[in-house]
Amino acid sequence: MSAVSRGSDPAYPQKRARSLRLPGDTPGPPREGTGRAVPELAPAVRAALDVGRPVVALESTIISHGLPRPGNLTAAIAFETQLNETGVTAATIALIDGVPKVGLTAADMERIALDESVVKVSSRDLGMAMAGKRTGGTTVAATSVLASRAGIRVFATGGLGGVHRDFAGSFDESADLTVLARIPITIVSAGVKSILDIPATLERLETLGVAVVGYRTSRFPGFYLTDSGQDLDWRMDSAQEIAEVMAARDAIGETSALLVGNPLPPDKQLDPDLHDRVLAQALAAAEAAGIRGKAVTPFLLDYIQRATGGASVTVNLDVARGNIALAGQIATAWAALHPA
Ligand code: PSU
Ligand code: MN
Repeated sequence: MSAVSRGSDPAYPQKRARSLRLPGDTPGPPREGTGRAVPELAPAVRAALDVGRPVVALESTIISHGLPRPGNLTAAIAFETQLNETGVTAATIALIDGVPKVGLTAADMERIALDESVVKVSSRDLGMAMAGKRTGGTTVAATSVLASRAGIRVFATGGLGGVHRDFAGSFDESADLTVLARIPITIVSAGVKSILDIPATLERLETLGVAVVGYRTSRFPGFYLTDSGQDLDWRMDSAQEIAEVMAARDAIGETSALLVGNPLPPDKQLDPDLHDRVLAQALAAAEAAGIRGKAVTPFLLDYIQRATGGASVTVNLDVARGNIALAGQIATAWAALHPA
């Protein structure tokens, strides 16, 4: 039997019905981002998506588990303000009492930033965290799933997860990579953090079919450092060019993500000698403490923050700000290509 005839085969009725309506859909005309009950969209986000104005998704694990309290709250608010001031609607994404929210209230934001019981939610955790009514910061993986389902096309983060350095012994590879293989979102990141195996991460991105371009560079950025030393095949010099790449990928039905590597200016990077020294100590400390699984990334970030006397936090904030600015420009260029 050919695949084509399956649609009318009574043995496959469920498959057919499922492609017509997804769980959580509400009846009515299918309008991107507005027709679904889950995730819950903040009014400003819904309004912007409805008329095709630019929207940028922001993750919340960087708030809950990446930056130290209480400065993380100030930073989270500043990230949103930075976008809103340029006419782009910010949509910080998180789980609040089990409800996946795209766009948070001030009270939600406070909980994510300050409540110590907030969990780290990756894509695979979403179902359990929702059913269990948990409050959680969403990783790049979980944020991408929710943003895309809401109809948001552009997402800014600090650094993406990736392949960990001891991969051969631990099999520790972030779900960020496999999720980006199946979610068509444009994500702006300063590469991946140097705590990872960067060449291996780039190989995996290639295997997984995730497109990678450098913004005004042909080198993959190194998060705390401007340059990871790894070459990229593609360089883009404007937000407009990136929006055109998104349109081209849509035209061929591409369903994977586009990763835009946006480096820090060299004068803002962490001192490379300090970086190398502290990183070696952090990796050794994680090993000695037997840190495993989802605790690895927060442990290393926290160690580096303390060992650099906060310098890594300043750099992390600069990274996030730069990525948010570029994501705002891309979302604006994208909206201009798609007038409502
Ligand atoms: N970038 C930061 N701080 C962070 C993270 C990224 O500057 O805390 C988070 C992101 O949410 C990313 C996650 O998705 O770390 C990766 O965690 P893991 O390696 O456990 O998948
Ligand atoms: Mn991991």
